[in-house]
Amino acid sequence: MKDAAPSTQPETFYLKDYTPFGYVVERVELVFRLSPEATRVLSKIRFAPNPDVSDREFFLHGEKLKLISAQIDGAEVAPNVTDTGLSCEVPDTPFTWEAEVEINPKANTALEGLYMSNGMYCTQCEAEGFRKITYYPDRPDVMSTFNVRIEGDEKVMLSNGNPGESGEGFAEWHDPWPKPAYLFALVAGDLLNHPDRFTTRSGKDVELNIWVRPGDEGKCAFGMEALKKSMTWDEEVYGREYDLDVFNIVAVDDFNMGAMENKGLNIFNSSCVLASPETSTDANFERIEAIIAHEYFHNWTGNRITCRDWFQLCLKEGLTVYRDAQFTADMRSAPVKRIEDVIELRARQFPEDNGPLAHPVRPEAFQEINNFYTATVYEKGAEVIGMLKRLVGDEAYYKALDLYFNRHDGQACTIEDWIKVFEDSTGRDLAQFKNWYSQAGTPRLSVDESFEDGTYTLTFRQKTPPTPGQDHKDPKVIPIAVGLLTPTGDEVLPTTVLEMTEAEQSFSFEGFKTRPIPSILRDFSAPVILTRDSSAKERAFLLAHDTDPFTRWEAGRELAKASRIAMVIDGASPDSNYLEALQSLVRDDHLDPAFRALVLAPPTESEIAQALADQGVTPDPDAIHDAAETFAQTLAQSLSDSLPRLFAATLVDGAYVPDAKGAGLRALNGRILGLLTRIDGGEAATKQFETANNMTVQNSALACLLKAEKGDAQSQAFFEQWQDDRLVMDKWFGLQVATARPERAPAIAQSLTEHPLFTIKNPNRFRAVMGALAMNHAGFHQADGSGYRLLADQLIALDPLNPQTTARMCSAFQTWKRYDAGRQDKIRAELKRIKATEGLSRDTNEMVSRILD
Ligand code: 0A1
Ligand code: ZN
Repeated sequence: MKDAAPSTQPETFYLKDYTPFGYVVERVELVFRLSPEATRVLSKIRFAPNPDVSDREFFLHGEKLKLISAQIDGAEVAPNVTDTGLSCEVPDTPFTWEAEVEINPKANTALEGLYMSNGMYCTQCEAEGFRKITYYPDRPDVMSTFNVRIEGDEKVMLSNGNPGESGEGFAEWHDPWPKPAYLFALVAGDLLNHPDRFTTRSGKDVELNIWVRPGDEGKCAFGMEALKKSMTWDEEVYGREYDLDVFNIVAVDDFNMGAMENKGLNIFNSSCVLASPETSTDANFERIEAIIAHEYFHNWTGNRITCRDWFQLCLKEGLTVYRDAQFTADMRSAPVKRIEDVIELRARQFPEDNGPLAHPVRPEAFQEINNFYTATVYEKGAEVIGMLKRLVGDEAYYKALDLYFNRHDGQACTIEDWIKVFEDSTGRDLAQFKNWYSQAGTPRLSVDESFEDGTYTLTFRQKTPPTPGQDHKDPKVIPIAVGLLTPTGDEVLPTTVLEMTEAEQSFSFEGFKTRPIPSILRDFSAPVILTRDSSAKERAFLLAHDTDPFTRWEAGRELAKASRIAMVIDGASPDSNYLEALQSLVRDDHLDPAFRALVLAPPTESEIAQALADQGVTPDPDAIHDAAETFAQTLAQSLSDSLPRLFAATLVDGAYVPDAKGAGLRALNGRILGLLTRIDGGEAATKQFETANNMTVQNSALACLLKAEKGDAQSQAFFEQWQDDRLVMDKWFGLQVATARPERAPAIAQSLTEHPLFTIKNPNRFRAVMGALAMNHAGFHQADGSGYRLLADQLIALDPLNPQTTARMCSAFQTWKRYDAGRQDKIRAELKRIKATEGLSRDTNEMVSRILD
């Protein structure tokens, strides 16, 4: 696996170098003697030579461990210990390795391995955190059962699997399912549970718990319902049942990511599980439901079948994201979920795929695997599954999944195994489809059309631009879902999937009297950038008549983008066709409110910047921001007569219910309030703030007022009301930066970093401020470089404490080559300053180096 690089250069790991470990692990027994600054970990591991490997090296990973003692078959040994692990002479027959190490959870601010969060012990082992707990072959293809004994005086002490004996000062756990070390978890602390039960369809009774810090027990009910729905859904849709006696979820305040699927003991960032109407928005509720489902679904796609190595990460993540999206579509609205996902994909994955950080869905090299938990691996990985399903059809997809679970249960697999399952069960050759896994970059798909003698022909061309390390791209298999409409809005060709395999390919449809109007890439059937010469009139027609909700919404988005671009480049006024289309749509009570809210949501300023860059125009963030403001102001004025009525009509009466219907209405109501605040001096928003009985409306009222710079009193009131609630305070921090006028955003963010409640050590709080700054496009890209400087200062301060979160936040700079020379110089200087920081982590060094390249 290792590259012989000079010692100053960080090591690079390559997929092509994979070799299996020389030993199998038959059993793991661990004892934890908990102590905040000196926890002792005793391990007893039964190894046997791996008969498939001839050249064996006994190397155990281990980092930041104090080795107290080591024995083989009861005899003391003196292994060769380095910064990354140890090696040792071992017998060539099965043997028992025993070690005792000491670790310091309290000093662990990186939040990897065993650490403390608000006085509670918890772990994060994916991807390579277990090596910070004890010496072990910390790689996903080494799987074993685990017996764990926790000794300490904590009220609650949890680990994976089923509970064993427990008593005064100890608790034992046994996990019967072989697992890799990255799925290990331990939690101990003063916790309360929200209990429930679930009976699987084969009659197994399962105890469910959500464990929280005292005070949070009232915020568990929604998560518990989401868990039970997920369990039922996975049985009904994928035929997958839960396989232990208990399923525990724990909420932790300090966590680098959203949540973690440890076997039987999922650990969640508290922001992704705790919910109440007073403190959580509709968006929070939807996200919590999705993340609970995601982690639960990993029990089969990730845990029972895991990854052979970390290059295969998309095997579990792409599939599990795809499954959680299916779940959300079933629980809520499928079209709304699809549109939301496309918005996210374009906001996060497209910039990655089209910049210096571009990498294949299955990367081939990395320095730090934590840097590859990306939108490409997760979200594009899920799009690839969606395309596969569209190509083979629903029935064949579920048949292939059955084969996957049957064939590979208990194994650590590769993308080749996954593709082979589909080839074997469908008889299709999927060699070309694998390009989606191996070639980075977003394909550009262009289309021409012709109409002759009643035959309508669509000619598509595909081209994927070069990405770092990959100049040449082969054509991909692209499923293109199309429909055809008559000029009066009748559908003459219902949704049909065209299978494009060539660089250029035509598809003809016969028997039309008049030239049909095409609706292309329905349901966003492939993660591509479609370009098509189309008139504003035709787009307005599709926005009014398309039967596919995605392409209907997309037509509106295209109109919006074209209008904004014309405003920025030519100083044009907002497009009147588009304004009119929006006006009639927003008033159309037959349309789903959630859909109307999505149509009213403007394209982001960053999206417009990218669209300009794609046309060879250097984006000016201030001009883009001004155009967005002018457009919104013009729309508000043109709707001024109807806004108060629309606002009243979309108010949701009665008790708050976090369902899709209420959320859709509130989303529309929030959009309308945004417009109304532009013309009523903040009157409606002030009233809404005062009377709010749930966080969704309170938050949207405050956002509107802050944006209008009329929210000082409300911001203060909000602070006083919620200062003891960590998650709500994250909203308070973030909102002020998100809504700030661009020229004020860096200074506001800076002053918030000096607020007594700001702490760099809590990733949620850090992201609330710095993430919001990076998202405030014109604010972050202030020409004087103040936004860049502040982010760089903060990243330099965070890196020694928490490399993982620092490295992730570096991606705010990934689009830097879009901008003018002045801004580029300033960003380059900040990136170089970060890179030159003494002792910079491998994580951040890799990210900054790739971005600079
Ligand atoms: N596997 C988890 C997310 C996760 C990934 C990496 C982590 O540390 C580097 C932590 C959590 C999921 O997909 O939910
Ligand atoms: Zn996942």
